[in-house]
Amino acid sequence: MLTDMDTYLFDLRGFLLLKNALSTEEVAAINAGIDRMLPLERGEWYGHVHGHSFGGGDEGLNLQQIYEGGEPFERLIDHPSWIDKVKYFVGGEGTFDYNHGPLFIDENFANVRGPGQAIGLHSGGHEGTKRTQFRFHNGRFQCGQINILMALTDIGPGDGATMVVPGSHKANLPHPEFDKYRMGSEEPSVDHVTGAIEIHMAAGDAILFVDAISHGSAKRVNPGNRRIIVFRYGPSWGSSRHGYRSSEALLNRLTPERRQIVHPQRSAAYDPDKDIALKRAANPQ
Ligand SMILES: O=C(O)CCC(=O)C(=O)O
Repeated sequence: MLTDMDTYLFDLRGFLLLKNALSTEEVAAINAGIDRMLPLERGEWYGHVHGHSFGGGDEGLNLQQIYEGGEPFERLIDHPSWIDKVKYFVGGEGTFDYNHGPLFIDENFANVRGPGQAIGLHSGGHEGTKRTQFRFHNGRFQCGQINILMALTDIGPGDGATMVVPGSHKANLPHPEFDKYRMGSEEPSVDHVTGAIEIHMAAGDAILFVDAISHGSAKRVNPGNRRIIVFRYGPSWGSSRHGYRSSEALLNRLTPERRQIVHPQRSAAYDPDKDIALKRAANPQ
């Protein structure tokens, strides 16, 4: 349940911390699944999971399409700890944005990051990108992309925590240090960005944030690896960020609710005749 305070703070800051979003058992099952996939090189596949990196610096290894990795990953698609919150902030119920269902996941990946690695500053309200926008209009949230970033390891000082500039989803101007610390720059990390804060998490916690907030991570300095998973949710008419297609095997084994989020257009729940009839009834002319 979202409280009025959650909603207020999300609007103000652009993110919420969800404590204990995943149980110890869920985190253990996910980590065991990732252990089975590693080592994986960039460009290699483990089944339908793809070894990948964003390419803007030394950000560690991404395991793209992680929801293909088995049941512990599938349950993240509509996890009760966040799915209603995500629907609320993406919004769109009763509008064209809901044409094929409430949501679509346009990217989902695990990230494994070791010492010396980080992701530079990116995003911000000044960009005005429609896909990632923060939007509150007509008394409701209508955000383009809400991310759930789950901690699979404890992430404290020195661990390369996710960093955000609170409130920057509403920025009209670029952060003056943006170019110095952005992805692809000579110092691609958020450690020294004025106004940025580290979000420390225990394994199983998650951050819900609008992608328009300026964000990235601190550089990991501690030994060992940091592990996270990111699911990016937007309206049902979206498409895969990297052009991935979910496997038939996955689509066939998902529950109807999960399948609708992974592949809204082929949802058995969608009946075009019924949809047209409903729209005519709502808007007779
Ligand atoms: O790796 C992180 O902590 C931040 C992830 C990130 O930059 C993103 O989800 O866009």
